[in-house]
Amino acid sequence: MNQGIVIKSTGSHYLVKQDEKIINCKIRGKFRKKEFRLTNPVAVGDYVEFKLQKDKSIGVITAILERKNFLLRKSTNLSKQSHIIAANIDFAFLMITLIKPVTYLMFIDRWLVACEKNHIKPVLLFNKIDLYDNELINRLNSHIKIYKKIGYKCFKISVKENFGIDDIRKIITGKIIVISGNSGTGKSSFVNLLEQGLNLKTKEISDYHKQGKHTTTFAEMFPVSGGYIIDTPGIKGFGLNDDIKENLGDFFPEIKKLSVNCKFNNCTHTHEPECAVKEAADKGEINIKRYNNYINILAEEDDKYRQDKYL
Ligand SMILES: Nc1nc2c(ncn2[C@@H]2O[C@H](COP(=O)(O)OP(=O)(O)O)[C@@H](O)[C@H]2O)c(=O)[nH]1
Ligand SMILES: [Mg+2]
Ligand SMILES: [Zn+2]
Repeated sequence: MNQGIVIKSTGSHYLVKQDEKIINCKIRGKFRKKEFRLTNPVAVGDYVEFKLQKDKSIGVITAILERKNFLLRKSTNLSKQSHIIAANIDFAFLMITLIKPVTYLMFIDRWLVACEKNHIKPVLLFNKIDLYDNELINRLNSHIKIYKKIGYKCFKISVKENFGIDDIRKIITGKIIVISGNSGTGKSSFVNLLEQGLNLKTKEISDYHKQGKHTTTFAEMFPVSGGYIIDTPGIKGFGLNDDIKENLGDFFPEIKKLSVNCKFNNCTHTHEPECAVKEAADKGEINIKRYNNYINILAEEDDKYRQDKYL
């Protein structure tokens, strides 16, 4: 039996890497998952078993090995179908810029919740620091202070000036990474810088607003610095499902830590008396912007799937 890792999927066929060979594979029959209806049973990052057909030109995937984790995107329509963006992810990188374009803290916090929920370690990359004036540098440092205190890895980088990149290379080696972030923050430029010769398309800044539609919904994994990076097309926030509000506090590590001191063990940290989280937010021990974003996410109603308002 052959084994390999899926590095590209188009929905009907898959490229599977086995050592240095890349085999074009199909699936036969259906892989059904009981928990959710999937539009794609096999995703990039999946370790699969496959059989070679008689002429050896094409493989047939026969099994998917157990996934360590995966990212799901639910369709916004009523079909209740989900799409697996990628599987077996070690780190999720978020490309953040304070200008051109602005990345809002709410966007970062929602994305962090998604990472926590999916058991994927987040890494925050603050890019384009070559463009920052003193005021922006101060804002950058205060953002980084908030997230470092919680325990998140943060890097200041300039892809344009190749600044701060080598430290990130070390993290990538041997790992599967997904990268997301608003359009125009420099994701493709970053991947191109890491691996000369990939030549991913980059967009000019004036093109942001033109680019409403997803160009493709299928992700591709790029071999980079001894690991893999998956550019997640059109993904602004991921994995936030209906049940996001249940135990939302568990996905804010600093809130989770304090909530053991709340009077009620089902405390939502909103209106309850003797709430350790609210007290900490009042005293500034928990960052008030983070606390407010926790409240904002809880307060979202039917438009909870809409990410675009944070762009
Ligand atoms: N000034 C500056 N521009 C950058 C930097 N990184 C990327 N860019 C530019 O930002 C634009 C968008 O980059 P792109 O990689 O297409 O962003 P993506 O949409 O996230 O993939 C391009 O014009 C890049 O040249 C940086 O560190 N500094
Ligand atoms: Mg891009
Ligand atoms: Zn509480």
